[in-house]
Amino acid sequence: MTDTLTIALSKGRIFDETLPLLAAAGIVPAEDPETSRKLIIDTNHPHIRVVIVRASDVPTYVQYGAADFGIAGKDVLVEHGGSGLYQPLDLKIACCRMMVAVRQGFDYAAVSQPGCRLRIATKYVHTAREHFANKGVHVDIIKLYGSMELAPLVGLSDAIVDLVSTGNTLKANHLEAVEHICDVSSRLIVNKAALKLKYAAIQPIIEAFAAAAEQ
Ligand code: PRT
Ligand code: MG
Repeated sequence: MTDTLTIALSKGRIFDETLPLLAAAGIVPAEDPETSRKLIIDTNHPHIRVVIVRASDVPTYVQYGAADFGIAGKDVLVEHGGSGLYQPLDLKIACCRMMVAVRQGFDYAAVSQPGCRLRIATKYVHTAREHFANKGVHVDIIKLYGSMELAPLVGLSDAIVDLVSTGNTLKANHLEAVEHICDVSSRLIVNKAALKLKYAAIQPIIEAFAAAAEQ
């Protein structure tokens, strides 16, 4: 019997940058989630399908085995915690940097000394908490779900912790990056039980992804 495989992906940059990796494994989705409204997308393989979920939900689908594997940013994996997930590969796609940013001209150095207290708005609560704990800076974290760049402009926070790629979003909002927390790229994540039970189907895909990611 052939195992059915379900792959969890988010639409947008992860889907787009995963297409060449899937192609290297001989997998071609039948539709583009950007134009199709379907959440379950067939592929050229009768036993392989792609499910389209929110980027931050990819680890959850894989953790519970609703998807056998998926692709998620390190930012998302740190917040999720990684429980139930095997993370065999850094695919080096959707690369960006996790940064602290403030209003241009704001004296961040002066207010981020050990013992100081800062208000931080972010979607990345765990990442932010750990970063400032390591610096010995006390933080009040305000959890947001998007448009973090607005928070320092309207006095909601002193600083934000957010992903930066080109830097254009910060610049357009008169913000500047003042601290690099970590580099972020996307990882292949595999359900631990599925890896054992469907090893024959999953292992060749991991190998094809690894070879493609090395290029
Ligand atoms: O958009 P949605 O709320 O559904 O979820 P999401 O933002 O988590 O998903 P998506 O598809 O936008 O991002 C998926 C993954 O791509 C993230 O988890 C990251 O690992 C990775 N990635 C790479 C990025 C960026 N680059 C990036 N630039 N994710 C988000 N951004 C945002 C950033 O938050 C900021 O608002 O883009 C803006 C900054 O971009 P620049 O180019 O102006 O610096
Ligand atoms: Mg987004």
